[in-house]
Amino acid sequence: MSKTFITIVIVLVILLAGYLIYKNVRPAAKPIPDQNNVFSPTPTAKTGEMGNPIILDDRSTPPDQLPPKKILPAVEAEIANSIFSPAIIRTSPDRPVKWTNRDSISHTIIIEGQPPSPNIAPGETFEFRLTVPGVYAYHCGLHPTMTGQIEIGLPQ
Ligand SMILES: [Cu+2]
Repeated sequence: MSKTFITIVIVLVILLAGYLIYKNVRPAAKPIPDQNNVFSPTPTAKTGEMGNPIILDDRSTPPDQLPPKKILPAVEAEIANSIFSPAIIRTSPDRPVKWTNRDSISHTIIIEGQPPSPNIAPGETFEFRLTVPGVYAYHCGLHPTMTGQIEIGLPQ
């Protein structure tokens, strides 16, 4: 065998050994658990017909619909003399609104695009948090002339 051939073989062996050592030493990429992550660490997938996976939990939720990390105390509002007060409530996705019914009759809160509140009896409260910035009209389901507005800004 020629010296050149032996040299080439030795160089190749050293390169292969170096590659294998590098591959074993390098730590494998591992996801860092995020305690504030509301999603499960791995998407839950179920196999449907024809073997196509059905993704039950994707992560395509727009950032403005992600729940805020910390919920602040509610903004206080009240219902008195069949009037919502203040007329315009300004808050943010991390701050709910809490209505107290100071009347002697029940009321409800119906916010556009949201599930209606139960009946709020005299002296009771109802708390609700809107998670998407925007302007929302609301009214009382029992007395439709009672109206109000909620303005949701960006998280504080
Ligand atoms: Cu009412």
